[in-house]
Amino acid sequence: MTKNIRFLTSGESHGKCLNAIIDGLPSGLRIDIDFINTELRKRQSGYGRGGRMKIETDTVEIKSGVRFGKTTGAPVCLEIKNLDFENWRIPMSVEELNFSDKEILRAVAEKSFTTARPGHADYAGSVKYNLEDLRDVLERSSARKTAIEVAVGAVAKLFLREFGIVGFSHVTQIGSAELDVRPDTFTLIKEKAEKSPLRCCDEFTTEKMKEKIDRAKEEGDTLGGKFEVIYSNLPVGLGSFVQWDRKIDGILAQALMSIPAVKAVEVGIGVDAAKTPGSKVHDGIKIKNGVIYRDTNNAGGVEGGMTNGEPLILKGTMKPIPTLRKPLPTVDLHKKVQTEAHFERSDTCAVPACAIVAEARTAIILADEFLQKYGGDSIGEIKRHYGK
Ligand code: EPS
Repeated sequence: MTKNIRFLTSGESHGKCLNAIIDGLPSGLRIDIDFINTELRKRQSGYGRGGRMKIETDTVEIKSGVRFGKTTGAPVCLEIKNLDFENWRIPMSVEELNFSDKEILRAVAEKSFTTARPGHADYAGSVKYNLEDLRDVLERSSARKTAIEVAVGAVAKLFLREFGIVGFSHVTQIGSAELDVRPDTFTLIKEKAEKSPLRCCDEFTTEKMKEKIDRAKEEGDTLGGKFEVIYSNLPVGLGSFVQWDRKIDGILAQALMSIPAVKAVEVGIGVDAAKTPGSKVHDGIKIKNGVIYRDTNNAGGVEGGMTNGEPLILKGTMKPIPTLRKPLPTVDLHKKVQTEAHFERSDTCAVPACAIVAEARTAIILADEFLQKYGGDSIGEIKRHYGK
């Protein structure tokens, strides 16, 4: 399927920087850099993050495609510098190095490893790309690259905001600590979640989640969890039922499933639909003063692969980060002997960050689908098409 808004990213976890080129943005979109940087800060924060987040202060630099604060219609290039690169100049050198220099050899060897970490891309990546030093796999497979994706998502959010479409995310589970009571309105859920170090809208559950993370950290373990992404004010009819690859739930599921460590994606009632009778799953359609509405939204705003005007509700499940201080058994792929997995500084829990990444990915898909439906090369033209 041709995309209206396309983007590619590049960059390694400890390389110089992360980049993205976004193609297909209309002209006249106001780019609020502070907004992008606020989104980046949200991705960096969250209880349970590791040492790296203390080193970085992710901020975006716009390299092209924007003039006097607005897009021109040209591709937009974004960059986030990796401040940690200063500590990795030798092991992450782009230039060839003189390995007969003992200092250089030692600096590179210190960061090389051949003991594949179970659950990471290490083993399959080394076989696929014929890479002996697993550093070459780790660097690009690291979730570090989600920083630049959040910047791209923030641009997509700015586009959606022009049409009144807004979204947020919140965390509903960390390990066995689950949210069971939540405020009635999205506004309250958002407000409370934004104040919680775990993006959880209930203070008591936040505390339980913190305890679980502290325990896991003490034990050299990690924790996963669940989150929700909610977007409101969407028009009816983004996506389509006419072809399998145009169904918006399928497209969104792919976008969320491909976030590092995400193992399941649900739409609306999700997996609970299996145990609930049809009469209780489907949302009756009602009308008042000519306005169509629903009392329930089990469909999560999607019917027949299209948005139906109700809020879009997506749920994601993140597995625990596989880098463990108490390492799992593995094989040294060079020596071909049984051993223990390499340990590298990491997070105990990154579910709140994952929720922000999911929010960003959702925004990118929604912006693309919105442009597909309403079309136009400038914000003014799209607004005319949308009837605003
Ligand atoms: C991350 C940066 C990484 C990790 C983490 C996410 O930095 P470093 O490896 O230098 O500590 O903290 O990546 C993973 C846990 C992973 O599995 O990829 C970031 O910016 O989000």
